[in-house]
Amino acid sequence: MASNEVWMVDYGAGNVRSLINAVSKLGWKVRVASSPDDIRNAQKLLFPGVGAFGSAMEAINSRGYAQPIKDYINSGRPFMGICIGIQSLCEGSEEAPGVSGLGVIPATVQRFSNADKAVPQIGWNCADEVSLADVSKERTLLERTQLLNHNGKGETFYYFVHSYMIPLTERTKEWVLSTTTYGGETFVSAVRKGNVFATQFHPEKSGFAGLRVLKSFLTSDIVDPVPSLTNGNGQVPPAVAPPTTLQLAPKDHLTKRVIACLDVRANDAGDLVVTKGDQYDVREKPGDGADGKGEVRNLGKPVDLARRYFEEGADEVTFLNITSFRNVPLADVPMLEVLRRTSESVFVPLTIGGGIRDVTDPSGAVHSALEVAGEYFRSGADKVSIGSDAVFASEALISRGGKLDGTTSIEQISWAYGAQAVVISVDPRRVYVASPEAALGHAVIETAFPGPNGERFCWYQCTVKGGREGRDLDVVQLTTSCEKMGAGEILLNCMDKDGTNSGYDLELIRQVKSAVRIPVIASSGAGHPQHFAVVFEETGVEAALAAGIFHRREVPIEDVKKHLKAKGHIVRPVDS
Ligand code: 1PR
Repeated sequence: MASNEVWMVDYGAGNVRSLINAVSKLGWKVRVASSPDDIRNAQKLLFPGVGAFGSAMEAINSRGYAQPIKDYINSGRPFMGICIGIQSLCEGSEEAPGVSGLGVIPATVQRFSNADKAVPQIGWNCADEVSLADVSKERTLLERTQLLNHNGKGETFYYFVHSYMIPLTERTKEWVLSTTTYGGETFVSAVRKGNVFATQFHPEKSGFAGLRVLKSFLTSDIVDPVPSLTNGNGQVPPAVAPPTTLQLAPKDHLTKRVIACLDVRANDAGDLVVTKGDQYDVREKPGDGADGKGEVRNLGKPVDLARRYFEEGADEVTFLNITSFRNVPLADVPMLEVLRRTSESVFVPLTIGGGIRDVTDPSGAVHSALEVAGEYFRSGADKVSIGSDAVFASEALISRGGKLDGTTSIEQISWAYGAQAVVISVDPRRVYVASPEAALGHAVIETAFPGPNGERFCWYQCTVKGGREGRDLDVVQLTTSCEKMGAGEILLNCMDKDGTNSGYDLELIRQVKSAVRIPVIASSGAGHPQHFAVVFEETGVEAALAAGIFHRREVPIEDVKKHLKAKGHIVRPVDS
């Protein structure tokens, strides 16, 4: 094997393209291990994973990979697991009772409690120092320096996305390299023992900090026994932090996320462009466009803009393919190509929305939403966002009296790729009513912004097909139904606020935030850095998204983060 080659176990677990891209960026070649012999013969092995414990173990077992992975680990060659890759090393998981893991780490994976926080944990958090009495501080400091590239100077943020975690117990002690705290729970976020290194976070999605972690693994030969504390000259390597910097009190460092959103569609000339609407109308005033309509607004090229936002410090990038309800996404090669090319140079999470539903292609072949989503994941997406189909699925669920039947796109994608990979994009608009009764059973609020006829109440109606069709479903019905079906996050747009720069619709966001226990992304209306601080402080959302102000360079992402930091919020530095 060439010295700069690494093997990666591919068992169909979500977005492995990002890991391949990150390793390639570091000048290494990834060879995909697609047979038990490939695994046995590898010299350095990456074991990635996105998704759910049960489906991951099923895929590993059905391919006959379990024993070869254990044999590989026992051989002492370097091994790195990521996310479900670390969890699969455990004995089992609450996520899939009765399903055995690989049994390398003596632990059972547990679900986070959602009593004090949203679950899944989605976002950037720190890998803290371990303060267990009988773990050698010097040992962990050295390993952290070598593998996590921590130098004791301040916090380094990594991207986490998971509902289940490895608890810190007596049994896991000897494995722990770092812990992370989310809400009131401290869990194992990285392990190292002998030749095994594994992280709960995604280095391939953690910006430059994550690339450094991957580089450490690729370039160091981790083997048992633990390396000596001194270098060749008998001196302790200088980057090792003195023990006084140890973090002894666990602290939740989860950042507030700032997301850049790119609405993408073909313009009248057929080119894929980033566009931006005012209350969902993306065309300029009537004039020279097709059929006498105004031109589709063109704010730039999708891949270039996404790269710019990554470099400017966006914590995530979201693409919404806004006209895909008309098209067949599997035939939408340009959009898949946009994802592939973006994931080559953007090392933060990518979400893609638009057209995730069962489709019939031009040849008459039917493809399930799960297949459509799978194609997006293989092209570089970390999460898919479902709009119209989530509305129809919720209506069907309600008409069945709330009984799950496993057939919806949300349930199927969530089972296969994990809840954290399923975002629900909500396109609501206000319906004003004179009294709560006039809302006919919909979740109504008393609003501080009365309607055109002085109405003091409103409810938020869900729409489909990019806001073109209103349905008899409110946002509380939609979001709670989707949470029940297994969605992991809500992207909450607002048609009334979209493109107005007047601030987020706090009333809408509060209503949804208090109805669900999964993370909520506020969207639509951002015009100033202050709007971000206000939406975080007044609604408790986990993330805030904006489009127009970033595209038009009115507000740099850096200014948003500076303002949030000044207001006491934890944010990921833009250059990390
Ligand atoms: O229904 O599953 O095929 O998904 C279609 C997706 O396309 C949905 O996520 C839907 O929100 C989106 N979409 C459809 N039409 C439009 C449109 O604008 N005409 N975009 C559209 C939604 C809203 C946000 C926007 C924020 C922030 N646009 O994406 O980025 O409002 O904007 P701002 O900061 O400038 O105010 P399916």
